[in-house]
Amino acid sequence: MKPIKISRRTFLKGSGVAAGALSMGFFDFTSWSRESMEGPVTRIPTICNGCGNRCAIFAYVKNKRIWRIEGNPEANGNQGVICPKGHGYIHDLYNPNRIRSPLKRVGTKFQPISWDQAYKEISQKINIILMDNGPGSIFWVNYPMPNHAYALRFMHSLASPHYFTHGSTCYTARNAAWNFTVGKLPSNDLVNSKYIMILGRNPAGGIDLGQVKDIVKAKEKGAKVVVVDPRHSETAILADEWLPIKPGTDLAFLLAMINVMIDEKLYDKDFVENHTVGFQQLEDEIINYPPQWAEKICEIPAKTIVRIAREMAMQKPRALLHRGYHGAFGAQYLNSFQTARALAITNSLLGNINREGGIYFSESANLGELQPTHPAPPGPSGSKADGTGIPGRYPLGAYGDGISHSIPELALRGILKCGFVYHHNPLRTNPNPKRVIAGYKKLELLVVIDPVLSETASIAHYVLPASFYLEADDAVDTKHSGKQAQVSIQQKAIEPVFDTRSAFQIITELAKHLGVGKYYNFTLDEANALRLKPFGVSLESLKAKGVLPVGPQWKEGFVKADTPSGKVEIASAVLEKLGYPAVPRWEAPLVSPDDKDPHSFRLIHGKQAYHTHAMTANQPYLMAISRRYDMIRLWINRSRAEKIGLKDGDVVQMKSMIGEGKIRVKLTEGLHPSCVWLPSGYGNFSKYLTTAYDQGVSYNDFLPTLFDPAVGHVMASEVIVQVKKV
Ligand SMILES: Nc1nc2c(c(=O)[nH]1)N[C@H]1C(S)=C(S)[C@@H](COP(=O)(O)OP(=O)(O)OC[C@H]3O[C@@H](n4cnc5c(=O)[nH]c(N)nc54)[C@H](O)[C@@H]3O)O[C@H]1N2
Ligand SMILES: Nc1nc2c(c(=O)[nH]1)N[C@H]1C(S)=C(S)[C@@H](COP(=O)(O)OP(=O)(O)OC[C@H]3O[C@@H](n4cnc5c(=O)[nH]c(N)nc54)[C@H](O)[C@@H]3O)O[C@H]1N2
Ligand code: SF4
Ligand SMILES: [Mo]
Repeated sequence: MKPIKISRRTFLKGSGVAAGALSMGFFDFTSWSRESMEGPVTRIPTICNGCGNRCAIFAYVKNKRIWRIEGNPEANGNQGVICPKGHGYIHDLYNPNRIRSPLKRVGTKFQPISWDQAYKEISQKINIILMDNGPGSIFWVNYPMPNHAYALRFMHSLASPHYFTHGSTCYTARNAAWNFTVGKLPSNDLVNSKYIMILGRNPAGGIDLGQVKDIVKAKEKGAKVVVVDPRHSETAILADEWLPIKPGTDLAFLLAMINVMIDEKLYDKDFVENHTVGFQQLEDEIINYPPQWAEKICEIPAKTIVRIAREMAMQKPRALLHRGYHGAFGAQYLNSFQTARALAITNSLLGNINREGGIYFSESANLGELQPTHPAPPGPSGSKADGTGIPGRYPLGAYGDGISHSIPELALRGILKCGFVYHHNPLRTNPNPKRVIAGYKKLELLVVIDPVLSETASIAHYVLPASFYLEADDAVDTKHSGKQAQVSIQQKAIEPVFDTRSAFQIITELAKHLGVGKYYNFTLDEANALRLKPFGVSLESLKAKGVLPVGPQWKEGFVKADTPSGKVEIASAVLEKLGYPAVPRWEAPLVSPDDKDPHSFRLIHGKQAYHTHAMTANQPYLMAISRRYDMIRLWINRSRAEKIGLKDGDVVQMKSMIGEGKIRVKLTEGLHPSCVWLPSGYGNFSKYLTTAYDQGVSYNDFLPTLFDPAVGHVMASEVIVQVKKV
């Protein structure tokens, strides 16, 4: 990598945010300030790891320290900007809570050990466990990252099928529905749309920077934006119309939208005739769902549903319903899969599939493979014990992701005996922490790879300190897909501050110590060069730019879907064969609050723009935002709150069938009366996280262990709580 040199003048112009990084101690200020005034600034293109968006950034380094970061304007995804979490999280590089060397549990304490000792002891223990219990007894679970291919290869080289991602807590219902309908997960052409409907997705809070920019640009060109959300979200602030839906009932709303479009013949007949299968079955089913029926369930007036269906149809095909992520149907409700199916079908009735201003198939880079240069290991010797995949227990579940929140159950049943948790914190991000703790504690060997002692790391037998993203090279990434495919790369901006390692280094060393090193006979650079081979771009040039366009430009027009029929499957023969409705059908949520009980609410939740999951609550600058604006509060509808004697700021006791906790309330008109809304970034209970510890509660404290019967996801909003003043 050739760093770009920048003059001091140009640099100082834009470096207002720098002060924070310098205030954390560890060095002599006078000599530092002299050196830093005089030293050159280098700019390293890399990727932000403050959340899964993995925005392309430039890291500025001076005097071997991170000075600041800014967005890389070349990236489709973040379009040159970064968010508060991105700004804040860089400071965690110097957070005193970071782990400085490998740790081994001795009794109730951790003892620092060398990497060599850690690798040797871990691999010896694994050898014995695998000898006694077979290859299926080991697992790896992680946040899905560009380097996951090496983790999967690691599990396969040990012949275990048990590689998992966090998908079952995030997106598996949504993905399955899009797969069954159009064959893959599409993107939203927000910028060119004339009518944008967003259900249960909040890109201005559950941040997607490019999407927010595109929504604003579309609005400037006259587009109408409708947000369907029980809560007046940050995105609702941008909208022309906010429809406060009763949570868990989006399916009824969508079925009624379809009903109107079919009844009034508003749909795109040409598209339906030429590019879909099963319209007749939908027509037969949909007569059951007139807007008057839906109004009673979703509490959006029938006349509003009719008007919106007409308005959208007027703008077709440049009208879209956002493809969704987590909030309304990623992994929330018993009916999430059907909701996402209905949403995909409504889009196809608008004839917007792969059209400007509609839903489109982004150009994604198909990375080169390690094979045949580096032959793949033989692979797993059995199927996944969580039951994903056909003929699995969860036929709509994603085999690649697995059902990660089943790991504690599989450990309690003695099927999984040892495992690695990488960039993932199930004790805090999985439902029912008592059960999760019991499961993970049952393991004979738990190894956690993390920069800090997260909840999960704090119960591990060994903790391997991960390098911070600004200290670590990583695998070529394809995250920035859009109208043109892009590849991007994370590369180290500074040397590790402590004795830490990257994921690639750790996996490679573990493999060597376990006798399967022949599958890791390559350096990261060699592997990255192979990934780039199909595009004819060099690793050098990618490292110099951070992001590079590869492949052709997206072209408008529907050609073929990746489905068995090659068409959009309004009715799915595969679903029918598996015993599910071929076309969406109304399905009530699993649980509902008791209408007669003034204390009974559905607990829903969501992201705030300045926190990522429960991962950044330990960042002092980001936590300062939460405190300053009093954001660690439970939202409750004002009129319902007053009925149970609550005032703004009161402390309540919230109780579900599995847990309880205390939290202050925020009274608001901006929330559907049937639910309370909890920000999802708090409730850390690891005492090693000194800023995050004991601040607020987490929805997982209240959510029982559930598995959606078709997809296997967590059903994260199927929980009823009792809320009472303390
Ligand atoms: N700041 C921040 N940004 C993030 C993340 C983060 O942790 N922090 N994480 C990233 C990840 S991994 C993800 S998955 C995405 C998630 O992004 P989103 O899917 O946008 O996330 P949420 O905030 O969970 O939910 C969005 C909205 O859904 C609403 N909602 C809840 N139940 C219902 C319902 O039944 N119907 C409807 N219509 N709405 C409902 C909530 O009130 C909330 O406003 O964000 C990504 N970006
Ligand atoms: N309480 C709560 N639970 C949730 C959510 C929530 O918002 N709140 N959101 C749900 C959703 S949408 C999702 S996607 C999942 C996400 O949940 P997880 O997959 O558990 O992800 P994070 O909570 O982001 O945790 C990431 C862990 O990785 C560590 N980490 C950060 N950077 C690195 C690195 O470079 N290397 C390594 N090895 N580790 C690193 C962090 O310190 C943290 O302990 O959680 C789901 N469950
Ligand atoms: S959205 Fe923010 S935290 Fe996430 S990758 Fe982008 S800049 Fe980083
Ligand atoms: Mo997520």
